[in-house]
Formats: sequence, structure tokens, C-alpha cells
Amino acid sequence: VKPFDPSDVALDNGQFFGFPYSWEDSHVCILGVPWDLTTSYKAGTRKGPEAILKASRQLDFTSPLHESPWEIPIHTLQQPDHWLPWGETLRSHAEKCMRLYEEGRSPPPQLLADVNGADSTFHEEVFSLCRKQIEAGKKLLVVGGDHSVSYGPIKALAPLPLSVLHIDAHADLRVNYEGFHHSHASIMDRVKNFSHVEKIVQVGLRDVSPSEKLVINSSPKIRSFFDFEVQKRKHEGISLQAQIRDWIAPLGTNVYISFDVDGLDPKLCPNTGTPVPGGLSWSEVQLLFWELKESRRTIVGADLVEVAPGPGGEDWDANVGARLAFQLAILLGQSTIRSTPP
Ligand SMILES: [Mn+2]
Repeated sequence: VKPFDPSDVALDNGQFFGFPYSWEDSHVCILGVPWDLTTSYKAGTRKGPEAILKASRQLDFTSPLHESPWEIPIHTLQQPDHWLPWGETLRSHAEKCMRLYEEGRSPPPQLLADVNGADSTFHEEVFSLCRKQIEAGKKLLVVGGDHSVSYGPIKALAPLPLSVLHIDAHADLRVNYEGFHHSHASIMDRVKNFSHVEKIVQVGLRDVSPSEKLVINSSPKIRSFFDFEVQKRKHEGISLQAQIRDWIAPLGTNVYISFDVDGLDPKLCPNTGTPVPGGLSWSEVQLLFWELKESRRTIVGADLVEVAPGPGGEDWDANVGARLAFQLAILLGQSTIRSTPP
């Protein structure tokens, strides 16, 4: 076998970035979770993992975050074959429920209960798979899928005390959005209720409901940095670097990054489920990653969600997603678990 050459053409070997590392040798594992049952506006994020995997072979492997990131043993896990067809069948039932809600009617309780039951079974399956990886000492990057897929990997890190850095246009703090227990729009409500999650820091927010605003204002676990406030402070002369340090300050030693791509400017993710104008620019996210590394927090897990290819298979969103996935994997690979606070 030829040794891995990071300047050579990437292999189509089923692994993210065409990396050659086996599970046994890996420190970081990537799991694609092609699931988007409850995406209310535009579906397609279930096609995210495959599109990102494909785009990831075009990357160049230098990064300000690491001297030789291609040497980080990153392995791609085989995702169970039944996930995609299962999700597609369930999605048709979920869509029926959503249509009825939009017409101001309620779906048959049994239909909704069936969708929620199967959805919960699925997320527990993701959890078990994640748990196995964590017990084997692997750091895990989950690639969605809609934002509901964060449930398994965050739950699987218990009882490790966690701070969640949540990058998103939305607060995702709705309780049971549209009757779905595992809605993408209520994932942070679920996460907030995990006892091992000590803090949630939200960045990029700009589409928040009045009820979510009440939750933010009344929950000591949550610190939210609204996009408008960030831009306003920038114009008042407070540097983004100073502001990013304010975002990182409330985070404890162990940080989980939950990255909804719609936290970014929608020109970087035009096909995501619920795009919103405004948001972080590409260079702002690079600075955030840099400051996170400099902060010496331990990145214990991460997910990248809501990336969707275009309806005709356009790969721009996946191209951006692959670069984000690479940087998240580097952040996971370069921090080791430490017992002392930063
Ligand atoms: Mn979002």
C-alpha cells in the first residue's frame, strides 16, 4: 500500500477526505446521519452526509489550526444501511402531519404517535452507536441530517460535564415543535434538559420566537449572542476578536460544538432547510475556530447539521460543509482530554 500523500489526488475510498486510517488506529470518527424527518421548510439535509463526503475529497489539507492535519487519524464509520430508507418512509408520514398543521388542523393522534415512536427509536439507535465509539475512546463528529441528530452524540457523552457551543440562526428552544418530540426546532430544549449539560452558548441567532426569547432570558444555563447585537458592537468599534472571547468565556473545560450551517451567511448554505439572511461570514468562523483552539478548551464532540445539496445535486453547500467538517475534525483531533481547567 502506497503511503498517504496529502498533496496527491484523494482516493474514493468511502472515507471523509479520502483518509486511509482504520477504526483501530483512529482518534476521531465521523458518522453520517442521513435523517430529516421534521424539516419544515425545505427537505434535503438527509442527503447532506453523502454530498459532504463526496465534496471532502477536493480539499487541500493545510490549516491554521494544525501543522499537519492529514496525520490526525480520522476514520469514517459505516452508517447502517436501513437508516436512509427508514427515514424516507417516516418522512412521508411526518409530511402528512405538517400539512395538516399548516391547514390549521390536527393530525390523527395515532399517526403522530407512530412517527414520534419510530423517531425516538432511531435517535436511541444513534445514541447507542455513539456511546460505543466514546467507550472505545474515540472523539466523534456527527454529520447530519437535520438538527435532531445532535441528540444521540450529546447524550452519549454523559456523565461528562459539558458546555455546548451552539452556532445557529435559530435558538431551537421550542418545546415539541409541530407535535414532534424530536423536532429540529426543539433540539436545544432537549439538550438543556440533560443534566450533564452545564451551559449552552448560542451564536449567530437571528430568527427567534417570543417564547424562545423568554426561555433564553429565564434560563441560567443559556447564554445567547444575537447576530444583530454582534454586528452593532462591531460598528461601535468592539472587535470581533474581543466579542468571540466573550462567547468562549462562559464555556467550561469540555466543549461540544453543535454547528448548524444556517448560522452562517446563507450565501454559504443556500440549500439549507431554513436559511435566514445575516449570520457569520466565512472568515468570522475561521476566527472563532482559531480562538477556540487558543482558549485551550477540550473539544469533546461535535456535529455539523442542516447541510443540504441543491435540488439538482449542486455541490456548493457540500463544498462549504466539507471544509467545516475538516476543521471540526481537526479541533477534535488536536485537543486531548485534560482534567485541569484551562
Ligand atoms: Mn437552524
